[in-house]
Amino acid sequence: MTSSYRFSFGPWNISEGADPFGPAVRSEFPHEKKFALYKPLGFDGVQFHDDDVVPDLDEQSPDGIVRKCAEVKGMLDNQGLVPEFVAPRLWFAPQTIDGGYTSNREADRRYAQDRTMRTIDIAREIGCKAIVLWLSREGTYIRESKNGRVAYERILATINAMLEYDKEIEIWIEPKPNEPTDQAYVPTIGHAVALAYASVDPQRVKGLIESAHALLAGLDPADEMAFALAHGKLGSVHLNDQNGLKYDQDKNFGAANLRAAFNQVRVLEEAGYGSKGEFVGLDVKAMRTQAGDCVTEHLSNSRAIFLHLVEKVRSWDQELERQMIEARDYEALEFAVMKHLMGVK
Ligand code: XLS
Ligand code: MG
Repeated sequence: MTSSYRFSFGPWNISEGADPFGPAVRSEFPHEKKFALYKPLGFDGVQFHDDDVVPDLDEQSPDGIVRKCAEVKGMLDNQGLVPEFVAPRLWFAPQTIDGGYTSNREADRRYAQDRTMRTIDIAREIGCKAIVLWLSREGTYIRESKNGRVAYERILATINAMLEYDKEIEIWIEPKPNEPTDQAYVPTIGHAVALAYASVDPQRVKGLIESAHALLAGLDPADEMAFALAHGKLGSVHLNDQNGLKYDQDKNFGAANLRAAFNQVRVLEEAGYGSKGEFVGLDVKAMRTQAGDCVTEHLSNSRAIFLHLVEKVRSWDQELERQMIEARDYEALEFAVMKHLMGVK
């Protein structure tokens, strides 16, 4: 069991509340002032997109990128914060409208590869050795628009190019089955682990599992985590929640599926997750109805729910569970779990 956990979130988790159907409802909080909020909220790690570190990345010179990285690294050092990962944001640029690595246009694929190598440079400059690949637009709006086998070959070729470009970098693939595309490639941790084993350096390719993404694939997040842990390939997690099959809600951890959250905490606890420095990452979004200039309750609440569930895992009667499993009395076992979660005897 891990004695104490370290938590992380990305600056995008402090947002102004805009959604596809309406504008921002809260005033913008200066991006680089967010670093001062992390420690007071109980967070030690910062998740980054490449352009969270270096805004207007595509317009920056190599020297400009190095200067900006040094500035951000100084801010992190001043706050005692650790960069957990850097992710290439390959879903905004016009070159990535139809994907980057799997685009049908060679120029777009080259843009995505070049930007990905610059993301690795940025990660190294700020003292981080993990790259997250959330393959947001690596998919299709209609299946016939891309050749799936070729698409997977191109994704693997990109992973290999990254591993060759930097001999120490780790790649954490963040699976998601859909959104923004109709169907995405690499929808589950099983796909990600298969790519890891097919790569030129399997040890350095792992997964990042997001609770909501597993639920959107109709899968149990704890089981997805168990699979990755069984292969020593859980680089990090994005704990949050999802209320049914709809757009990615990034709800507070445990807020829709408390028992599923309990089982996620349990599988992490029992694997000693965190004991090798792994972060408990959150990817949660404040409700658009939440007023305030800089709302962070969704972050502190999700972290608190995680810690309460750690106590629930640690106080769970495993001997009672063993006896019920021995007797194959799963009705009794389920009722015991529910009573434990409800706090009733
Ligand atoms: C999607 C991803 C995204 C981050 C990392 O859930 O986690 O939120 O941008 O790429
Ligand atoms: Mg995520």
